[in-house]
Amino acid sequence: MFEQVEAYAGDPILSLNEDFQKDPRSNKINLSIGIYFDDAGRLPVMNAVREAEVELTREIIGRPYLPMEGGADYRVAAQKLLFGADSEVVTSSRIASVQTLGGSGGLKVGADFLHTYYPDSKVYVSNPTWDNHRALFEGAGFTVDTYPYYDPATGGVDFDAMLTTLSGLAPNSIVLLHACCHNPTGVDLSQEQWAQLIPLFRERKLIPYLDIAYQGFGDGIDADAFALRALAEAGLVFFVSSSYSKSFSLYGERVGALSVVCASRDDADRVLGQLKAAVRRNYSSPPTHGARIVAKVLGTPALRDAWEAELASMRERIKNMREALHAGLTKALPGRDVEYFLTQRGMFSYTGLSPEQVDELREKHGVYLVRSGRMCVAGLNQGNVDAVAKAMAAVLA
Ligand code: PLP
Ligand code: TYF
Repeated sequence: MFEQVEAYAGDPILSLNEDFQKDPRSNKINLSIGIYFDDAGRLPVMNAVREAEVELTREIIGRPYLPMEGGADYRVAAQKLLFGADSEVVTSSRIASVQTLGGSGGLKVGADFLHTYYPDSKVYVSNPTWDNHRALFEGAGFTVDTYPYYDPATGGVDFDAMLTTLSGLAPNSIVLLHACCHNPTGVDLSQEQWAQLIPLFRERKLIPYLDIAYQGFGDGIDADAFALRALAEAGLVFFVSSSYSKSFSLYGERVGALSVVCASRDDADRVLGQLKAAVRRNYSSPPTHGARIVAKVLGTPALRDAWEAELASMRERIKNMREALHAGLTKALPGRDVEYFLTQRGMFSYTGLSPEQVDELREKHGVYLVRSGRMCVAGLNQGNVDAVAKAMAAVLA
């Protein structure tokens, strides 16, 4: 039995992270996995999270199952964080939201739901995208194709090509978009570009599916939600998968949500019912702890202020590291254009390094990047940024 079972090649990012852990060199630097580390290179426990946990240990009397859709307070808090507390889609109860196992779980529950009702639709993801996007939607039974996005020649978005491709898609095609802090490139659409996409989504009858895993890491909590709010205001029906892994530093707690913005409250009620059915046949109900923390922080004014301030300092630290790396490289390689480190947003930068250059960086200098050339800027700190700049300069020279 099982002779036919193929060996799993592993996930490229997670395997690289394992290789890093095994690397005996003391000067090794991990810029591979998408995790925010603080300036001391540690995974932060945010103060607001710690305080919420202390309060929760006092309050918790038992651990019953959550309903299939997750905690009620959490679901409302997630909607308000995404769309704004006073948003019409929130106040008119037009959003069907379920608590999910991280953003990944949200993507999959939404994909399963869509496959039930739109089995013939194709899914289009940006070229490039987070590898797991393809895997999650293929796992739900869809065929996944790409639309043009990153332009290596300019380091920006090839928006004309993107528009041309999206304009030619069949009705009910599912278009997966990164709401902010694009993984892996760090290159986002501008507000004007989002505004141009909205009529196209409407006229071509496309189904936008927004992934927001880094809200607060780009330009701010509200600014990073611009796209969702613009689509909601335009009256579109669309999907949003959100993750709190990064913004609350709660990776292993698996806290996320799927929100489907519907045309009416009646639609939202029926959609919610079918999302619950999708959850029931996958894992029945989500875990309690992480979502309780997030709901507590977002629902307690003092904790929320503390969380926002800490998230702002994480965002600022990343920007400072972008500037430091840019300065180091500009000094070591005058004339080379490394402006992209300053214009890209969020935890990642596409460095343009070839796979061979990434290999050299790892083998000779102990600096780990993903082979696509993606760097996790949130792994830089004052203690390692000079070494990274020197190593990159040596590889690029
Ligand atoms: N979407 C994108 C673009 C991501 O980069 C990630 C995580 O790295 C996720 C979704 C999934 O997040 P989670 O860890 O909450 O499942
Ligand atoms: O670095 C990245 O892009 C992600 C990180 O369960 C990640 O792949 C790792 C584990 C996980 C979800 C996301």
